[in-house]
Amino acid sequence: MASKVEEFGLFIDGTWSSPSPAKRFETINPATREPIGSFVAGSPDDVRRAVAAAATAFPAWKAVPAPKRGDLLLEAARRLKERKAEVGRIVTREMGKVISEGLGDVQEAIDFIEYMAGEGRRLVGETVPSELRSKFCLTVRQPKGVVACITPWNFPTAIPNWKIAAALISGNTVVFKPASNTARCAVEVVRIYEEAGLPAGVLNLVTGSGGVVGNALVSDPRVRTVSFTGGVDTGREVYVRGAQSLKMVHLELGGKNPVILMEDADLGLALDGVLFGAFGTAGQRCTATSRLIVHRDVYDDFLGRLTERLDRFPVGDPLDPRTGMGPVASADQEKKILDYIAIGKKEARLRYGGSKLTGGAYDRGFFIAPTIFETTHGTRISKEEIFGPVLSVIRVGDYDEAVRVANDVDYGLSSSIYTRDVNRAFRAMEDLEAGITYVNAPTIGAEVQLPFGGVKNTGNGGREAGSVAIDEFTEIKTVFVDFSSKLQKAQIEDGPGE
Ligand code: UN1
Repeated sequence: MASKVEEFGLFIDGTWSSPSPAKRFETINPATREPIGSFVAGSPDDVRRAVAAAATAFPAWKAVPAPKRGDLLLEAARRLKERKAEVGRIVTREMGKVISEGLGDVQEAIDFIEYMAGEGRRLVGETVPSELRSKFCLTVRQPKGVVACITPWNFPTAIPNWKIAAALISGNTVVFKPASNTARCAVEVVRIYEEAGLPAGVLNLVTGSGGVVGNALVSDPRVRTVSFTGGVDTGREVYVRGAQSLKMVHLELGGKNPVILMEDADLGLALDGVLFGAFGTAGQRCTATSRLIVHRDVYDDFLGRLTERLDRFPVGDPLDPRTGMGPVASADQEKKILDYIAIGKKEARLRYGGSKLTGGAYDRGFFIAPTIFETTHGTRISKEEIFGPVLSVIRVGDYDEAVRVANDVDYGLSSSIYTRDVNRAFRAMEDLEAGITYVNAPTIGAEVQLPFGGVKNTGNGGREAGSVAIDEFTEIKTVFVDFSSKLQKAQIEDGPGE
């Protein structure tokens, strides 16, 4: 008999428990299909209990001075640092990204928690002059209340922490609903806060499906803010549902991120960048390089070098430090990506890869060859988000055409240009319709102290990370203090008798 899979409960009001009877689901290692853990498929009732716990815990958490909340965050970060190697392995085993990236995922979580801990000593407002004498005007930030953090599987420790740490430092309480296929990672995220001594009810975990747990959370009128990262279709549903109770809904959705390669670029540098941008995390980043827009003068040379490098790019066991790319994250991912590859084969020229990898250890997991299509702008693979190791290469004649192509998609998250011409680099900074532009670096690799988010269908205007992360989780209160001891009227001229 197979050994029993480790079971995990929900974390509500400071306690791990499983409702009985509980429906359960399992997560698996996408490299081997071995089970990783068994989790509760939460019910609407579980969500109600979690939201109630968060609502009850809110007044006391709000009253904790923000620098003290920061101390708690620092302690959580310290614990995660101590366990980085172990948690990085859990990320790789459950999600499939190579171990250096599994560790990077955890490092990004640590970086952000530490950064937000410092925010406990800022949470800045404004002081501005009044139009009247003896009157003082300022703004303060206040927490919103209960927030829901609904997170994806591709950065299973970093992205939850982008949301949770920012929500907590601002004084909110949280119900966390992670992607189902990385529920084990979510348990680790919650544990570090639990071990750091977060009061009961301040952070609650409800695992389960988006259709049940996610919907119940987004519909609950006690939840004031929803922070969601995921696909566009789900994001739109979350937005509409949240609107019913006039919630603030923060969305971070897809991308179709271009690297523009100009004829004067350092091609060796660009080669490393494109490989990492397109095939790092098996292309499963919102910021992944999914389009390479190349000047015709360097097109053949660059593509030749790129495919040569791919011949020496090992795909396989993500725990082996020599591996360049692991499996894709799930059977669903594999199907979706292979469907796009089939579409690509009809509408474009397959230049490299283009199939599921089979034989030996590949047969146990979800492995897809790094894939390159040569295509013209306008095909489905050149415009739709694939979220896999599939790169569309498009030949252009000059900078203007490159920018036109780069901008002519529904998304606008990340973008990049490789050029040695400083004027052109600065022009690109202005011209590219995206929330992030890199110069001489690939589209991935954002740092936590800067805002992260995008334009067009990538979101609805908000940004995560950076100091602006707290905008999502705070209400601004405007305060007027009149110390003139008389009624002063703004905007109104002194009338007769005054
Ligand atoms: C994502 O793909 O959703 O910039 C997040 C990067 C990472 C974060 C990506 N730091 O690629």
